[in-house]
Amino acid sequence: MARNEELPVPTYSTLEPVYGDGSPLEEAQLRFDKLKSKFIEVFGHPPDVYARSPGRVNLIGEHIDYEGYSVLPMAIRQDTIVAIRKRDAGESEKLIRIANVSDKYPMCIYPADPNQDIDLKNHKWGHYFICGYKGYHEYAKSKGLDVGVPVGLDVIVHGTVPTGSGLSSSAAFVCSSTIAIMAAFDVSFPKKELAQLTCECERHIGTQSGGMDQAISVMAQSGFAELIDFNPIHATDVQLPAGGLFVIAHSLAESLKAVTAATNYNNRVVECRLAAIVLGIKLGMKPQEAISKVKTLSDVEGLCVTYASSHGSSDPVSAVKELLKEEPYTAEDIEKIIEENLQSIFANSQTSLDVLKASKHFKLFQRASHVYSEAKRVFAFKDTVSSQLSEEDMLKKLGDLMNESHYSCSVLYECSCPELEELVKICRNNGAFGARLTGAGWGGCTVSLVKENIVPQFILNLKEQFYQSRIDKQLINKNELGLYIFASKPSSGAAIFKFV
Ligand code: NG1
Ligand code: MG
Repeated sequence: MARNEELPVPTYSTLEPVYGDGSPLEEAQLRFDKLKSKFIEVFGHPPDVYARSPGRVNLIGEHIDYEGYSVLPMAIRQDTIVAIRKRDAGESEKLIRIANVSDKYPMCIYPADPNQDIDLKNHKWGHYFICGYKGYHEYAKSKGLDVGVPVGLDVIVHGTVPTGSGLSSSAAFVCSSTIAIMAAFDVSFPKKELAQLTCECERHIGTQSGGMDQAISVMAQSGFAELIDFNPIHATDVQLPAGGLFVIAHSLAESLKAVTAATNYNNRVVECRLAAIVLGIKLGMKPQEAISKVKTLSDVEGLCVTYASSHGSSDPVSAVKELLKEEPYTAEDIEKIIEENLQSIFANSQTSLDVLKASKHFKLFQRASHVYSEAKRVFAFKDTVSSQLSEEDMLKKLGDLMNESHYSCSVLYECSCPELEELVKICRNNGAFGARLTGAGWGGCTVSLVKENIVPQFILNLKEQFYQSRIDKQLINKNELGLYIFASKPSSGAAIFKFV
């Protein structure tokens, strides 16, 4: 069946399919009603239009999207809704005012200039909207659209994806912002182009993200997980097995990726690039050629496989084992191999230069081994889902793959943390077929595959064994537990709401 390439535009009376999980229509309507009254209260007018984009849980395929490999996430019902009103060109104040339904987020005000720089040293929640604003203008310009003179925008945001949780609150916000801006300017871009453009524009926040989060947020279909391929972006519906549910549980360690990028996320992106260049050289490329051509580990996978097959294997990981040393590399070690100084390779990327400054050594062997093995697990997961295995065997196999993925993230990629380790263990002890960290890691959530009929008991056990001590220490409030642990069905992707 051909996929619908345009964003859906539900009406007020058909809001229910928005979430795709059978939740009551009134609940969704109430949310829009509240947003509208808040908008009128803050800005004195109703909004022109709303946009919604969901968070996601990644089932398998961690830290490989930016290396060009396919991933397998599903959208969740938690989302961000952006209400927007374009001010008239004649109005003198040309400002972007971004307010939030939650008092936790004070109003952010920016100039309407689309060429403004985002002040990365001074992180503010409103920056994510500006990512979308800049991205919209860059894209429109590349398409030759006349965007006219800058005008003021009034914006109110309502987000339900917990932040720093690995559930992509950032992409939900960037995508809903971009779509709201697009709708306010009355243009429409096909979903695939939106997925690409929102991925690029989130990089304005300073993380060298892959495109998974934006692609699933824009392209998800209710009832399905999606296999997302890159270059070009493509989504294939994946029907998850009956009898199992994915339970998401928060470790309560918040991962502030935009703030810790130089030692965590961007550090891994740089390590992967260096591993790929070194592998390219070890496999016969001239240093200058490798530096200019090799961007990701997927660029040298073919060479690794050819090498492996001359040694009786088809697995790129076996080439990594032969060609890279397990001890961490110093900058000097790498510079000797690549015959170039590291600063000059990354000269046009300030965020990469920040990584070099913050890193003493680079774990090339471990990072490359993770990426190649994780990429294979994604396809093994997809094949298992469509295999003829019995339900029980299928769930077991999927769980094993999730456990292997977690081990690789934890030991080779080192993106776990003590709280995630504790939680994963508790999930497995309570009958999960498999449990793993999800999203970037260093905090945030776990995802567990659990037999549907034991889900309520599983959640109760986790409350007792993980959350109760945290409630006692007043880290969280007992009444809010539903925000931190819940089962999720695949929700639908982004949409525009034109009723006001
Ligand atoms: P989180 O931190 O969960 O939003 C990040 C990246 C993804 C992907 C995962 C790791 C952004 C916007 N997203 O997700 O592209 O690389 O980490 O698999 O940075
Ligand atoms: Mg994010």
